[in-house]
Amino acid sequence: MKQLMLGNEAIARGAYEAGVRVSSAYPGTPSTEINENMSQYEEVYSEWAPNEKVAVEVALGASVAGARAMSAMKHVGLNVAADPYFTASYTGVNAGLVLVVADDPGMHSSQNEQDTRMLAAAAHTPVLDPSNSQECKDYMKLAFELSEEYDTPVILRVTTRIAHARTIVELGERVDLPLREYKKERKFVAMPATAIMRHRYVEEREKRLSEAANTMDINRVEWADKEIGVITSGAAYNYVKDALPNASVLKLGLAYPLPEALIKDFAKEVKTLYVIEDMEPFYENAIKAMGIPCSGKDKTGIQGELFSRKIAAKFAGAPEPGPMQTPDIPIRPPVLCPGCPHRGLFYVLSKRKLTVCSDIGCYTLGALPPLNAVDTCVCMGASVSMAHGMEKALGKESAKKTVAVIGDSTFTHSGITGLLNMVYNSSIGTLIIADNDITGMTGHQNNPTNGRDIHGNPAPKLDLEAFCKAMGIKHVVVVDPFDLKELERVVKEETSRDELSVIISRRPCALIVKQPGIPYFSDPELCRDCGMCLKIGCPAIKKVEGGVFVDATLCVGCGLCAKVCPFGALGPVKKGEAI
Ligand SMILES: Cc1ncc(C[n+]2csc(CCOP(=O)(O)OP(=O)(O)O)c2C)c(N)n1
Repeated sequence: MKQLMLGNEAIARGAYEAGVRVSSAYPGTPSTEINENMSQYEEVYSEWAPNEKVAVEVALGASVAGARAMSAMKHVGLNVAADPYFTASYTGVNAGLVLVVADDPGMHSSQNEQDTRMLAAAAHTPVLDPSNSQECKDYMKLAFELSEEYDTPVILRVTTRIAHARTIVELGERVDLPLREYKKERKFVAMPATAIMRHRYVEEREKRLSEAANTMDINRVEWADKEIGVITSGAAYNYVKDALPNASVLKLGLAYPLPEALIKDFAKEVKTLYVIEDMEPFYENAIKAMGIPCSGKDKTGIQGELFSRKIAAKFAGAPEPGPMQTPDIPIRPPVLCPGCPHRGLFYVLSKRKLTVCSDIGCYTLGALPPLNAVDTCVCMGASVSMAHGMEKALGKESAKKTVAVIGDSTFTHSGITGLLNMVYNSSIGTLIIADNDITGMTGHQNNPTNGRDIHGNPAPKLDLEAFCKAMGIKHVVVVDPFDLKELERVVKEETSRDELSVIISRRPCALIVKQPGIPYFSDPELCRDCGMCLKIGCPAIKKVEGGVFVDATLCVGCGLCAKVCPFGALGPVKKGEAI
């Protein structure tokens, strides 16, 4: 049977067909749909883990126990999981272990443009790089076979366009593999004596893999005109076929290790050799190191995403085209949704002119005008530790002007250890947990604080107040971010203390708990055009001549605007009243 499938759906399907039994992951765009799809397969145990390190360790444990296992994450997730991953390269596996890592060239929804191929090479593990959904499925199966044959974790790396594009996929049957026998093996105890031996194994394994890469079907030559030869892989392969239809192409399915003999043979046949790859000059540098003249990055650069028109223009010597823009669609930068609980919080923080070390989540949007409330945002968990670092650098008075803001999911991902550090090292800072009862930014995944598991079934719920108190924090206050007066009072009180405090700003995400839904309007008789309501940055409120207009199609009736209006000009539309 054939089906149109998202790359991420096809990855999950490939894992399912390959007999995967355990899938543990933490969400992150563009990888999230992989585990969401895994959770649809009854034969597979799937879960959301609190972070990627935990997820990879769960998958490794399952693999050692004898079950094929996987973990999917976005590229920065591999940094979090780097510790188990780098050593799992030494321990090897029992049943196949595959990590799916989704890179984000162009940073559609990421904080950097990290290239997973480089990490994989540093860890000496193979990487597969599919170009469409069918390959996503097929390579996933191959990844498990390679993992078991070469006793190594394998990375399947995708980029945003492959993860999020739909192409036709031929479905297959699931192979029901029995568990592999669990044997107590020294290789799984990574201590110096074993690791020294295993490092030798890793080196030898890599040589065998590079040799085998020369004859793997997934590394294939497509001969055409030999004036130009292009080495490419992944999404870039599709663009090359589009932009340079006459070129001969060496398509790499295995991105690491490289098939040196195959590359040399290809290079000999073509007059000019180019390497076209998204992100870093990973192949290009390696091919140059083989002594083969080639170029590519001088044309395409390392920044942003490749696309066909860009490649075509570069090869024609034309100026670089801008991104494809459909003329009639207005540009919509991301904003906090109407009714978003984070809006009240950032309004107060901005009003109090506090330095805000933020974290990654919907609340990062508090950085945008008119709230302009965020000073730092680096990686998950960094808000807590950076605020602590600022306090230690600048002293206690600065701590009273600084807060850290972190979401509920991000807190359990990597905020807990930072908070423990604050407790342990006598911080007097204030941490605000923006608890909206969900992992909002990646599309509403459950997490350990909201009492539901990956299937939406009831699960133990972390009691944030009790948890913080158990850490030894005396001042733990819960406040509704839409109660602006109380929130401001609490923020003032907690930041002025000479002790560490935690404020839990609690209100569910506006997209999971529907507001009453009565839209607000601005009464022109009462409005004095002071602009206070515009300071909350609600997308439903627009400046018009002499006042504001509330767009009833966007307004969810949260009433925050009425709370900041000093003249009582904003209120719910009464029944029968025209807007
Ligand atoms: C290491 C890492 N993993 C995953 C992500 C993707 N990601 C960004 S924010 C976020 C969680 C946001 O949830 P929460 O902290 O509850 O805040 P909300 O968006 O609900 O306000 C995730 C999973 C990331 N940026 N970095």
